[in-house]
Amino acid sequence: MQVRNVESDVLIIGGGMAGCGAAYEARTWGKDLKIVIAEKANIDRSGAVAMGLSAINTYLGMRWGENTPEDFVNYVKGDLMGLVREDLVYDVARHVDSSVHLLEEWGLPIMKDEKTGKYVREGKWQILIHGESYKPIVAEAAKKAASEIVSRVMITHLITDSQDKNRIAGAVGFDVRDGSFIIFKAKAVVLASGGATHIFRPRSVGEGWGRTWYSPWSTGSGYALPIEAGAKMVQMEIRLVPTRFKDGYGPVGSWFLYLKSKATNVNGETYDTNRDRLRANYGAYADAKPMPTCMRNHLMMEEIKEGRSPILMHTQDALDTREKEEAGWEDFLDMTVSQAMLWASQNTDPKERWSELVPTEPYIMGSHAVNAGAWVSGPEDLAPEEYQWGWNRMTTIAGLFAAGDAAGGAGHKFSSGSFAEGRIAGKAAVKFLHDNSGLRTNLDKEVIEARKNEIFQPLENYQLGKQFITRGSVSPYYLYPNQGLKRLEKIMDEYGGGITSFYSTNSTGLGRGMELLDMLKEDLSLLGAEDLHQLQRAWELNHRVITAESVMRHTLFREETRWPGYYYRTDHPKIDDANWKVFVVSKFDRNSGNWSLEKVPVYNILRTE
Ligand code: SFD
Ligand code: AMP
Repeated sequence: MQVRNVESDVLIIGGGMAGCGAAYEARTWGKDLKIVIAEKANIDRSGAVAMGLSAINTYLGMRWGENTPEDFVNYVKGDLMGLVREDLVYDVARHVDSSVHLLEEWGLPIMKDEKTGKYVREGKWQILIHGESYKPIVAEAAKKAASEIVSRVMITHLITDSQDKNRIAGAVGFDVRDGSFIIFKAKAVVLASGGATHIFRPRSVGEGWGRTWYSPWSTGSGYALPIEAGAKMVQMEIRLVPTRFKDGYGPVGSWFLYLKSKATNVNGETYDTNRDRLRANYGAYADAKPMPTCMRNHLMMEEIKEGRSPILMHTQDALDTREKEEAGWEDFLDMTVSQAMLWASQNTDPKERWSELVPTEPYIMGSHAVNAGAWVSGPEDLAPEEYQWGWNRMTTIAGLFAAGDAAGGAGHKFSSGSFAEGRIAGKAAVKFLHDNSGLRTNLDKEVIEARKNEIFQPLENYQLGKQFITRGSVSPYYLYPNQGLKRLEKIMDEYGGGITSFYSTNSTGLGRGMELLDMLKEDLSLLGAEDLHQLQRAWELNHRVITAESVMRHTLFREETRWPGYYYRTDHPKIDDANWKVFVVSKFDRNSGNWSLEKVPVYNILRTE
């Protein structure tokens, strides 16, 4: 087997929005440093923005006096039912506009009002773009900044220093094209490997299997890598259930906010303004303005449960001009081509008739209207002592930084905020190196050798087990990644609050789900991969399972229903501010296999109201 060694000062894992931002900014501050990006795909079209986007969802418009960072903090806090790290949200807010200006300078077409010269707003925080080529534009800057980009490498494990187990020393993985084992040695690492889909069984099954709203290659590496290395995590219980156009998963933001399209229940009644229905269980949160995303979902779910579905998006009333019709189609053609294809293939003309809306399966993310991820240190001018232990966005492992979906506590970063947070983390990683100029990293040969054996084991399992195939893909000696994935999705769906149980779970269900997860974990050592592609799928499954376990443990720990419409603890159906207006922070110890969970205070540090 070929073994490759790649040394760097700063290693960036994942060349998506946050990773590209990190490379650009690390180069600005570290002119002579060796900056390496390790990317599972090809950064020109990798990550959630691969297909393009039609809006930048976080832009404050400070230069036109449209919003202030305080306004943004207030909004995000309200939307996430009070549980946000204000220091992190503020930090993104004060940097996001200038990041968007950079993207425009690099060629991203942002729609402008001809008279005022201002960006065309989709909503209070969102602006419209012609964004099919969003990702290649961002990638070009990262390519110029990076010393080296190692493409098609699946990072499987982080490696900590042999002399100091709580300091990062690099990562290992394999080339998914030629099968070589790659050892990355680094003095600082920025983790930007995205969110997690296919943790829960998706609504798309049968011929649509694999289709999800968020990218299917967001496989939980943003969470599993730091968890396994012993970093603390936060908000892993929150999951995003976005409202989407049925089956094509077309996003709704442009439709609601820009095109002013209305959704109704099957009887043509508006359902999403009925706050009276929220009061009994959710108290004062029922009057939150704007209504939090999860509560908008909740009202829709109630309609469905009570038999007043399908929920109808009345596109036919919104597309009343040629311009709006074009904007409606472009929205999907820029960002979710499958929705436009579905309309075409099902003879749906959105100008003529409504489309159905559904709440999707849950996703784990740190960048959308949720904020799961690594527990990171905050900016030194804002973060209270408890939120600060060194360099901005550094995890609880020294030298390991996180950004985008991988960094917890903030939320509503979206593409622009993830890019901006990547820049923040990249700059901080360079500062970490400057402040620790004598730093030496030490890799333990035995640890690396053990990882190598573990990584390639599924290939061997297949070679041995294939001789005993009973029929087709069924062997008593191994299971395929695909089979393991379906088992994971079923467990999480039925016990973790997925679509089958209508997003509900409770302590008994979670306990049973965790027992079944344990059995799945036992079987993971028997994964079989017939080629490198499947080996990648095997490691993606491993990462998804670690992520799922963290989700289950956090969900069990939080004894309340903090985000109705995302998930329900039926044994604790109310919001319980007295006991649970806190963060849940977890830590996994890989030596003992134990998880510890604790409550950490949520501080209101800005006078935002
Ligand atoms: O409306 C490894 N997003 C939207 N953001 C917006 O600003 N506007 C929109 O209109 C948005 N919409 C939207 C969005 C996403 C999608 C899929 C759709 C619609 C259909 C959200 C943003 O895209 C999202 O917030 C950011 O992209 C998050 O950035 P980041 O960097 O945290 O994640 P990434 O871009 O997916 O990049 C991750 C990278 O890591 C790689 N990777 N590499 C090596 N080893 C491993 N083990 C790895 N695992 C992953 C990935 O390949 C990738 O390059 S709307 O619907 O909300
Ligand atoms: P989406 O397309 O659903 O991902 O949403 C894009 C942006 O629009 C996000 O910032 C959402 O929070 C926001 N958004 C979507 N629908 C609504 C709505 N009905 N009311 C207010 N904001 C919304």
